[in-house]
Amino acid sequence: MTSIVIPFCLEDGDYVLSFFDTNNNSMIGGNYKLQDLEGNLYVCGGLYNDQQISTFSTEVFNDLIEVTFQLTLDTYPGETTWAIFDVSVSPAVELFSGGPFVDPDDDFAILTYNLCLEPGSYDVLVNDAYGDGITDGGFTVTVGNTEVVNSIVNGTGSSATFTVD
Ligand SMILES: [Ca+2]
Ligand SMILES: [Ca+2]
Repeated sequence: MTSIVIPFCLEDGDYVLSFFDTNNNSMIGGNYKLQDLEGNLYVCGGLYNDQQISTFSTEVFNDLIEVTFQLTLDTYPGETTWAIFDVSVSPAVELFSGGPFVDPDDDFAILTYNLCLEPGSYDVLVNDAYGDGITDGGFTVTVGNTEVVNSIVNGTGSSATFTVD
C-alpha cells in the first residue's frame, strides 16, 4: 500500500473535497484524510461507491473519528452482503453497504474498509443469503485503536451495535 501526503495552504473559507471511483467499489483497504498541522481532522473517509463529496470550513473542525470495518469471507463470498446503519436517529439510516462478493475471486478475502463517523450509535449487519453463515469468517469494528466488535456470522446473518464517542 502506498501513502501519499500532499501539503498545501488554504485561505480561511469553505471548501469541497471530492473523490471518485471509476470501478464503483470505493477504496477497499484505503482511506484519506485532510488534517491541519496540529492533527485536527476536517474530512476523512475511504468507504463509498462511485463518489464521496465532503464540504468543510477551515474555521470549524469536524468531530470525526476514524473507524475500521473488517470483513472475513469464506469460500462462498457470493452469499455475503453487509450494511452499516446510523441508529442514533429514528428511523435508522443506512450509511454504507456492500456485497455480494465474487465467487471465486473473493474466496477467503479479508476486506478492510476505513470510514469516518461522527459520535453516535451504529449497527453493523452482515447477511448470508444461503443461511449457513460465514465458515471461519466474521467481522470486526475498530474505533480509534480499540476493537469494539468481533463477531462470527451465523445462519442468515449477525449484527452488532457499537458506539463512537
Ligand atoms: Ca468459492
Ligand atoms: Ca454462507
